[in-house]
Amino acid sequence: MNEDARLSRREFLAVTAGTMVAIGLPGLFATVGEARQTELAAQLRPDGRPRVPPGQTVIERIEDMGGRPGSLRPEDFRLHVHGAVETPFNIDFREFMEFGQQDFICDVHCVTGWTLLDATWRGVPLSVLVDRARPSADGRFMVIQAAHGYTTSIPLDEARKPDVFLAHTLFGAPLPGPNGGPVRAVVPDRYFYKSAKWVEGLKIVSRDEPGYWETRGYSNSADPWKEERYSR
Ligand SMILES: Nc1nc2c(c(=O)[nH]1)N[C@H]1C(S)=C(S)[C@@H](COP(=O)(O)O)O[C@H]1N2
Ligand SMILES: [Mo]
Repeated sequence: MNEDARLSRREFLAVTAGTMVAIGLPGLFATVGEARQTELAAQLRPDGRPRVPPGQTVIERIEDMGGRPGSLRPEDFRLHVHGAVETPFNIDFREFMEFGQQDFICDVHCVTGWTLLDATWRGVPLSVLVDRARPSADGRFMVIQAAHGYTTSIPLDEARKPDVFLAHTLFGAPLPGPNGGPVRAVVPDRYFYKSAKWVEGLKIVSRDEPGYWETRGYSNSADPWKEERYSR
């Protein structure tokens, strides 16, 4: 996203935040009010796609969708970038923070039907980490590896897009443990199960290795605008 789009989104949020109402529906999630929901449904993104993908309901704050956490202590963090690469490497949290840091504002879309708009994060683009490892010519996919064997995969081309990143900060505070602290992946334009929490490794592979949810009935392509929720 360019800087203009970021700024207009921030202003937009400031103007509208006061009108957001928690009605606690559907069921579990604090959704924004109905009038606001309709208004948002009419908006388009800078790329021309609807701001809110089909079948999604906008909620007010990020949810904790569970999963089995790794250690939440930055001192324990290690990131292994490996696989079909020329220069694999292994870094700790301090070394991770020495990579160029960027701010990101993005929307996230959970396959269960909620969408959170304008989440603000800080972290490192995946492309920077990938470039450091120098993928070999046959590297086509990235397996994002997380604590206790959770994995998810995305095409390497997707991983290299400038809006895909590893985050350590959410809304100006260290990423909360339940949301994947100290470091999680964020792949904004795919359903949120592609955004692995408690990340431990990035493995470049030549053939795709569909991950935890992708082998349990969820779509491997996971495009929210095509409603690719389930595999078939
Ligand atoms: N390591 C790990 N990452 C994970 C999961 C998980 O179970 N383990 N769940 C995924 C799913 S299904 C979703 S919807 C999002 C939820 O992120 P949140 O809890 O921050 O909302 O994390 C994704 N990343
Ligand atoms: Mo999910």
